[in-house]
Amino acid sequence: MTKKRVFSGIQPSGNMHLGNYLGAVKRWVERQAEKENFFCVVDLHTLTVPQDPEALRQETRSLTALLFAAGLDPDKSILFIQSHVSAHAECCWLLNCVTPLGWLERMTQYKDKAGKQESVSTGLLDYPVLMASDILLYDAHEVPVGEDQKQHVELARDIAQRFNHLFGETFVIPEPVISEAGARVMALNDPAVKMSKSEAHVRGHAVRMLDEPAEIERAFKRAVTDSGKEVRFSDDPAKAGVNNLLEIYRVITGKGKEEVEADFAHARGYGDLKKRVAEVVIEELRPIRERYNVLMQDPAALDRLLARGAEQARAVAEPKLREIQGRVGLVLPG
Ligand code: AQP
Repeated sequence: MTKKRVFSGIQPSGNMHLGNYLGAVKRWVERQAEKENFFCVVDLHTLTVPQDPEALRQETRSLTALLFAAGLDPDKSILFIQSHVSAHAECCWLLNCVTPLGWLERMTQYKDKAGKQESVSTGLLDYPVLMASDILLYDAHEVPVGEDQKQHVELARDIAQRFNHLFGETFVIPEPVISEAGARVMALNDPAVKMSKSEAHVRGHAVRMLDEPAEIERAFKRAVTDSGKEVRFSDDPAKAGVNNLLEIYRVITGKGKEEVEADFAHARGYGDLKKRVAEVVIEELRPIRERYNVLMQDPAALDRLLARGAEQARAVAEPKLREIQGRVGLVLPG
């Protein structure tokens, strides 16, 4: 049986956090043997809001090392930097020309982020079309993402369907794959909002992948909960803090909800919960941080891995781009 093809991306916008890991990367790693995988560090997406050029360059390298350290295996997954495969930007132009403006103006992430910028770039509005290009160039069947990216994957489906309708069957229609657990890890300092890279510098908001154990312990100790003491899963917004801690514990241990609650049946209030969750997070992240430190000591080896990933990605994306160019009526180079 041929394996299903998977595409997913992550922005090198700094401060990769526990939400990115539990909502996306951990699953990429766990399922990589079952699928044909393309994972992309989407540096072009990061340019949609202002960046310091040197910081972006460093963060892009650091994130690729972190993804290998988290367990992406270059023999099972193709990991590459988006800007190393120019077909992504070229395909974006072709898809821009079939995407109605109104579809982009409706995107909630655009509305949220635009509201926080003094000057909004065209790139920020166009972000979902570039994301559609990322996915459609690889004929990906599945796009594993956190809940926040579902709307963008749905837009990629709409664009693919519209293109197929206008120019004939060209694209596989991708499915968003959102796991039941870990899809929306909430901020530790405010469980009403998702843990987010752009807020990860705020004290107590997030656990960052490279945080030292003492920092992780402090972040969980300060985590916002409520005035009760019963440790149970709950949909009650007032209990969102405790629910978030239990979800984090559940995804990391791989246990069922009942088993998790049984683990805390004798907890003496939320202090025990916070302590235990910090412990499992520290143990989960420790080997990743150690492997990351080793990888960052050999930049030439990292470059070789990235060159190999880009070459493998180009071998799929470039013929697909030619197909799309042919469909819309461009004269292909002889
Ligand atoms: N809090 C989260 N819980 C679960 N999954 C999450 N993801 C992001 N935040 C959470 C998932 O991580 C993958 C990579 O995300 P991204 O690099 O595309 O960034 P993002 O979705 O814009 O979210 P960030 O990292 O928090 O950044 P900002 O601050 O810019 O919003 C995606 O699969 C995403 O769903």
